[in-house]
Amino acid sequence: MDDDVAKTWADARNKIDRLRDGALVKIEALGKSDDLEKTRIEFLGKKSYIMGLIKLLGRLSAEERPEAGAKLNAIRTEIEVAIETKKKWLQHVEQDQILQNENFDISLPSRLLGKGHFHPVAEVMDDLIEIFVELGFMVEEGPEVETDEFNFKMLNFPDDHPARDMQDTFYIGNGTRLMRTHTSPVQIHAMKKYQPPMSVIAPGRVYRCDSDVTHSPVFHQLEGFYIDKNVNFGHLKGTLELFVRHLYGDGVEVRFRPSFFPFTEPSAEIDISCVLCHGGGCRVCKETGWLEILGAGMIDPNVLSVMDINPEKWTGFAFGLGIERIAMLKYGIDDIRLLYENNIGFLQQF
Ligand code: 2U9
Repeated sequence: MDDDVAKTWADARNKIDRLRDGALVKIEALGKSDDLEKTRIEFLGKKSYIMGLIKLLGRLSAEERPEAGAKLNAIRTEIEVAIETKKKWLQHVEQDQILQNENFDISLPSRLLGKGHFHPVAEVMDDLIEIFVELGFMVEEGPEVETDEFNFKMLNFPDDHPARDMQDTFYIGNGTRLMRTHTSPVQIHAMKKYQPPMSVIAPGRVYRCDSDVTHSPVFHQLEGFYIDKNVNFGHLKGTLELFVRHLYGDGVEVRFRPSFFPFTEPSAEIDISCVLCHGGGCRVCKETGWLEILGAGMIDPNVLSVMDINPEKWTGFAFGLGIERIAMLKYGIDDIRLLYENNIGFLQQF
């Protein structure tokens, strides 16, 4: 180390604390119009006294260098932090002044952003759930990925039933799992969980390989069942007629047609008089005067037995409907795909 360097550092040791104090006082006193950057350059710029000392560090003796380095770095950091803090404070003051100079009229009405609303499918789903909850049904939900056993086997579907076909059902991986094709497996889970008497509805998304104006690969169902002693077809008719009247009012006619489902026996399809033409015949009811809205039946004794429910002691009815179909009839929508395109212009109509 040369003598000059030793002398400069000895001189600086006495000066730098005062220099730091002076810098902090100056930064503190800076006003909005003063240039912070100029002050930074004065104290920490390339040609500043402090940076000059930092450059000298390499030439200091090995004993003096650590202490000198720590000291100079601490002072540099202190000044940097003071400048940053002051910068934020000045920005804050500036924004405050801008706001004070603005003219706010807090009594002005806000810009209309348009109120959001539920999707028509969600709307119909909630309405239907509410009707059945009022009638004493409890709501159950379950997985959308199911096994063949819960989706088909326990529901009395024969091994060669067409619904099990790859063309109709979305199988997953090696085929041991599938996307549920109806919410019936939820009801199987419920039958395992609870003891009769019980009344359960199972709303939710279901999946089928099907796509045209009235079918979507993903749609929503609401199914339900009631199991108790001596439940008969009269209870089924009474409950569903009540449901239909809640939904469409007293003026609507209801008819039951014989049908077939693997899980109910006897089974029926339920029509209402066309809500558009009131039975006269139109495009929506395909000139029949009737609209099919529900399927139903008495739960097949085989299904009860599989669930360890004694069919000699307990009987039950079950029903199912497609939510999209009800929504399409309610709002006069003629293509199910419109419900899934998320076209804001379309959705704003509801
Ligand atoms: C269990 C036992 C019986 C549910 C039922 C229907 C009739 C039905 C269709 C309506 C239109 C499906 O969405 S759709 O294509 N559903 O017709 N569903 S009875 O019966 C059950 C369910 C679970 C354990």
